[in-house]
Amino acid sequence: MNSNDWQSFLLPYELAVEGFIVKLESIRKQYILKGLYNPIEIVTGRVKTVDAILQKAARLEIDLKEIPEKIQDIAGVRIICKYIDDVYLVQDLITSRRDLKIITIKDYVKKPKPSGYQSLHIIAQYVTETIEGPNTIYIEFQVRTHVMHFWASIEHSLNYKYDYQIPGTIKFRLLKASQAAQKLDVEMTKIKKTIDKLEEKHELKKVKNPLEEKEYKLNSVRKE
Ligand code: 0O2
Repeated sequence: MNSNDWQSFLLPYELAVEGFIVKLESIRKQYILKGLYNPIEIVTGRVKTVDAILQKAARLEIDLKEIPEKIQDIAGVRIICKYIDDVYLVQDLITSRRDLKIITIKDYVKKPKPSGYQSLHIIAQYVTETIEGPNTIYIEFQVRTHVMHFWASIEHSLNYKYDYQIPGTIKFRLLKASQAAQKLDVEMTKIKKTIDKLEEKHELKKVKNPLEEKEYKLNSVRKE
């Protein structure tokens, strides 16, 4: 495939990612405007580069023709949440959408990967409209907390920087760091639940949230 072919191939993926960033940002704003609990903190997205697609295809021994069917994270949308429970609220939001057909859900939050990686992955099919007619593509949603994201981005950048050659001792320390991160997430989620209970019992009263309003006004579509 030449550069033009790749551009045409990737166009529906770009449209899908851009579209879902806008759709999810809009949901976030609706929650804030209606004064409802908002589980979405940050929405970002990316389309895999041609190099990254070819590398993954080579690693998994996937033929060029099989790429659209077998590499299901060419289009990726990431949603970052505050608390673990929010990850599942976002899962419900995504899986109940009528514009998506859910294919698989991998819960690396409940069952982290051996590396220590945590995130909820939802793979779905999405129909994009092209001048040749409808084109069904795969899109991957990664839903995670700030804490999970902090760990994953550092681990990913170390692996990327050193071509997955980081020493075993460092891998072990990263695994330990992930376990510490999991404890932090659980504790922050417990704190939130306790605060919710105090609010229910009218022992704590919410004031208008100036931070969230300010963020709402400042926030625009964010991309990686
Ligand atoms: P990039 O730069 O994000 O594109 P999936 O089928 O996707 O639900 P699976 O089978 O584990 O899960 O797939 P894969 O291909 O191993 O991982 C898909 C993506 O998940 C990765 O994309 C990462 O974004 C993330 N991921 C998976 N495992 C790890 C991990 O151990 N550490 C970190 N930091 N991220 C992980 P890419 O292509 O690696 O990168």
